[in-house]
Amino acid sequence: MERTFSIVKPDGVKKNVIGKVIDRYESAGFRVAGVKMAHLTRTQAEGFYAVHKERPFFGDLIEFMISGPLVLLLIEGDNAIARVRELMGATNPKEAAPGTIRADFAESIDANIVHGSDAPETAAFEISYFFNAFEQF
Ligand code: FUP
Repeated sequence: MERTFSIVKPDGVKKNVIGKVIDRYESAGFRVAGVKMAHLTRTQAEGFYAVHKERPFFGDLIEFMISGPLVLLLIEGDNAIARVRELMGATNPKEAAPGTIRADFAESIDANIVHGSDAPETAAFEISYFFNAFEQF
């Protein structure tokens, strides 16, 4: 069993596809081990995306992530980190494989519906950044 962290980003909440995204994970055999809605502060978003702070898109990324509420997800299952990223599809929805979450729901590389941890170290950091011990089931 492995745990990963995912977000239904503000564009996903605005498009009413929270349930559809969670269904992709549950239908693939994963279990929701934690879920909550939040509207991130700038400081929270900047801390979460600290690895990207030198990138040219950082400012726009932060504005987007604080533009509305989002849904924080703790997802558990076999090989969850890699398989959730397969279900999400490529960062740029135009390059995402047919049938993936981003191919089906996302508009653009900056508004791309979902986040998913990319490695065990980032998953551990991201889970603990948003879920305390009493919020993990
Ligand atoms: P991913 O792991 O697929 O979410 O992608 P990255 O960690 O590389 O990027 C994090 C977020 O930065 C993306 F979800 C959207 C944003 N981004 C851009 O806006 N432009 C880019 O060129 C790359 C990423």
